[in-house]
Amino acid sequence: MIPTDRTLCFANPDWASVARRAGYSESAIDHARLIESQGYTVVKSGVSPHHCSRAIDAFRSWLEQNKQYAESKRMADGHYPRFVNFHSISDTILDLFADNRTTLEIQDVVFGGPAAVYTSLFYERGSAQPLHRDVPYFCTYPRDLYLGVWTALEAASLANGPLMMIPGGHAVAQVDPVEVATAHFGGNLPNTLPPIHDGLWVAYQSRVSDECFAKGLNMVVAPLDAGDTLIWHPLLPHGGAQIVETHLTRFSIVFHTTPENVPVYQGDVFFSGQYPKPPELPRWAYRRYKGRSVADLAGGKFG
Ligand SMILES: O=C(O)CCC(=O)C(=O)O
Repeated sequence: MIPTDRTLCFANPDWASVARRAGYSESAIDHARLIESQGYTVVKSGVSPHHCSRAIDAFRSWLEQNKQYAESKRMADGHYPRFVNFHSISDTILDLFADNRTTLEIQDVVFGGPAAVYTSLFYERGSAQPLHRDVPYFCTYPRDLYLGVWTALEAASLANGPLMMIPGGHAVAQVDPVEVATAHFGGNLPNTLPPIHDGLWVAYQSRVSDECFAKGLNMVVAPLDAGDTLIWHPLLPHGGAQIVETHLTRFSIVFHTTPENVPVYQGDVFFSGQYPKPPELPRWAYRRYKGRSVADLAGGKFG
């Protein structure tokens, strides 16, 4: 059985003192404070330029070694779709998590213990994804024990589609997913839901954005330099801004992190509110890398 009373540190109003007593640095606590107040923080130069160029080279050499598959997935505009769990097959990629020391400490403060890798997405170009919360895909038990840890591997500017977000949007829109799902199905929530349901996704995300804008919040973009890392709160609405110059790349990676041994579910659980009882342990094993736990999940596919 897993502990059912875990929360992000912010549930305790005195969390900063707890973190200080646990030996975390003032700088990590300040970053965590920003995650609490605005829903995200930026760590300048979280990893070195060398880490970034090595990671891009690793992707190019993977393309070279998997030419046939890679070509079959290449899009009409010459770009590649996002690449799932590249860190599972490349330690060069996993170093972007494990060597990002400041970022690790901030995650540990927020989780109240060591952050572990659940999954990752490597992007060759901007995602141009509409504003969304990640929680329907990263539905943990206990809830919201998740962080998005996004690193620019080359400069992300208005031209190549930087990250965008609604500062404060993690705190204002208290949208109940079960209510959204019930309304979507005309008042009769089916007994079983699929893990991914486009209609429910869109209904939930639109409600979140609408509530944020109704409360006077605005969307901002975050131009970042290579090596900068942005950590987002599980409930922060964020996405990829429009790509103005579509021929440009925008190499980046996002790690989805949780404390170790936290099960992660998808929309079938998120939108039904039916969490497995008694709470299960994750269905995956962990391996250790540079003192950190990494979910042992398959990787190396476009998706
Ligand atoms: O990289 C981006 O453009 C956005 C990434 C994102 O929204 C996500 O991975 O959830």
